[in-house]
Amino acid sequence: MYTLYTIPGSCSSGITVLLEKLGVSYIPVKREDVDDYAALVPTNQVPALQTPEGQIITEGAAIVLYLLEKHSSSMLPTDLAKKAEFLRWLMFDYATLHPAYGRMFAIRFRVEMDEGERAGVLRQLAVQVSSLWAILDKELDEKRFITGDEPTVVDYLATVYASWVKNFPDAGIVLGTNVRRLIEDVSALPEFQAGYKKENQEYHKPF
Ligand SMILES: N[C@@H](CCC(=O)N[C@@H](CS)C(=O)NCC(=O)O)C(=O)O
Repeated sequence: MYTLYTIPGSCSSGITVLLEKLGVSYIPVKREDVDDYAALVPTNQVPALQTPEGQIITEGAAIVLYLLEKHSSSMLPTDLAKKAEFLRWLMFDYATLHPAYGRMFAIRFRVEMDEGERAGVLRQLAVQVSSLWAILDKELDEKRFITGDEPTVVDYLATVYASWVKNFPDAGIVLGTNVRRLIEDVSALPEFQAGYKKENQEYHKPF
């Protein structure tokens, strides 16, 4: 049995959805319900995964790669060129799109500043986030999902991130038509719905 440490609706939900797809046993535990979470996970962030053997794995990308390999998932291609393409988009999610939102979260919730100035900085940061969505939108011109014909964890994560528009309603984050189609398709997947249900969460579509 795995234990997944979560903040429901955050990036950890991408892992919840993946665990549902893999059909493995797990329990989600909210970070707030752990007495001294920082003792378990030094960054104090989610996701963190405790394996049935007791190992704690942190960093979302490491958790994804561990799970895909451990459960021999076809999401992780064996062909090297296809694998590189999959990793490219996985890292685009984790190392590019997610941190771009991270900067917005920091300005919204962590920095003391004048409210007018805050709104202005959020609008500037939203321009960068929108330009990243535009890259995905172009990629989806001729593909149903980000890495091809089948949905993968890369799509789950993008769909989770897209819901964060609700935290920045006035910043002007723009999602293109293909991205909106992706969000419709991915949020309707049984594993996606099961993952959110497991955390008693409703998915907030960004449009
Ligand atoms: N590099 C980390 C980033 C994780 C991260 O930013 N987690 C956010 C949720 S999406 C978090 O725990 N936020 C709460 C906090 O920082 O206190 C990863 O990819 O796992």
